[in-house]
Amino acid sequence: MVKQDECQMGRVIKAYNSFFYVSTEHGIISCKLRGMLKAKKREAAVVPGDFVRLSLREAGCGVIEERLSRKTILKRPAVANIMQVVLTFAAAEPALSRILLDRFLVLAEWSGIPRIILCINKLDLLPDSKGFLEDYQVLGYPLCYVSAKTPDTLESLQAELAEEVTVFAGPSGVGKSSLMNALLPSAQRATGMVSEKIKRGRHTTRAAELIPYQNGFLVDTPGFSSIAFEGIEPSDLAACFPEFREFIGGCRFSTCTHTHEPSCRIKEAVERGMISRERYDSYTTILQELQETSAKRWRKE
Ligand SMILES: Nc1nc2c(ncn2[C@@H]2O[C@H](COP(=O)(O)OP(=O)(O)OP(=O)(O)O)[C@@H](O)[C@H]2O)c(=O)[nH]1
Ligand SMILES: [Mg+2]
Ligand SMILES: [Zn+2]
Repeated sequence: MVKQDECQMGRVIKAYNSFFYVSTEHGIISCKLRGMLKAKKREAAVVPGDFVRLSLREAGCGVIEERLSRKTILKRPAVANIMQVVLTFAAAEPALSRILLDRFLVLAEWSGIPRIILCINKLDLLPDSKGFLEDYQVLGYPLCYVSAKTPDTLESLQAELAEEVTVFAGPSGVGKSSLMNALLPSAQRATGMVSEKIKRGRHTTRAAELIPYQNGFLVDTPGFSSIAFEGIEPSDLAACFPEFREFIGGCRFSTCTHTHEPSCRIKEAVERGMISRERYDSYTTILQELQETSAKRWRKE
């Protein structure tokens, strides 16, 4: 028996209205926030994924006394301490876009998530797409080809998920919620037709929730039709491309943007075929956007 007012550690799996559902060794406890935590901006205070210290009140209820420091934080939807993300794309409907993939990769790398897995869904629509992204596997990203409609294709993905907290992220309509449904037949998530969604102009999946799966958790997120790179400085960008990293710091100018400067190690690596032209083009496209945003901010300040 757990005594009242005894302290417990746990992990927030869901926030709903002003309640937080915390997974502890004694099961799920529904908690309110201690007043001083409430005073902070809600997102800054406690979000799903956070580790917290709580005191127990009557059966099954408690108060969150303290949030422990975070290892990582994702915004939109807010979720903390994520160590693994499955970047999901579709082989078709919507068609696979490598530039969009690079944009998601930049966000995931910049967020500091240690393990980024690429997953191509809807293989049933385009079986020939196997092999499409092998060059990304060479960069070090594990790669799975699956179909939410054919459960025996899910094995390679399942093997990556045990014991981990994994976020499913990617564009709208690629089948993130469908994949979670296929993995977790007992916890059905809302899915929708691509065309319906566009008509309604909103997404099917909203707040983040950690759903228990094989001693770990899965987190569904809403797909974005466009990506905002808030907070990324132009000078942070090169390090978000893992194949650039060994060359960074070797350029003649320490402030090299790897675009127009002479004696640039990264441009040399592109010339020598050590960095793909396509990935370098993604870099320059995103860099330009970041430079425009930072120039705007500069003018405002
Ligand atoms: N043919 C085929 N269709 C799929 C597959 N997976 C999902 N779909 C369909 O694709 C549509 C979108 O699926 P969702 O699971 O809602 O996509 P989502 O990525 O969760 O979308 P958002 O929540 O808007 O980000 C639905 O009509 C699904 O039935 C698949 O493996 N094969
Ligand atoms: Mg969804
Ligand atoms: Zn350079």
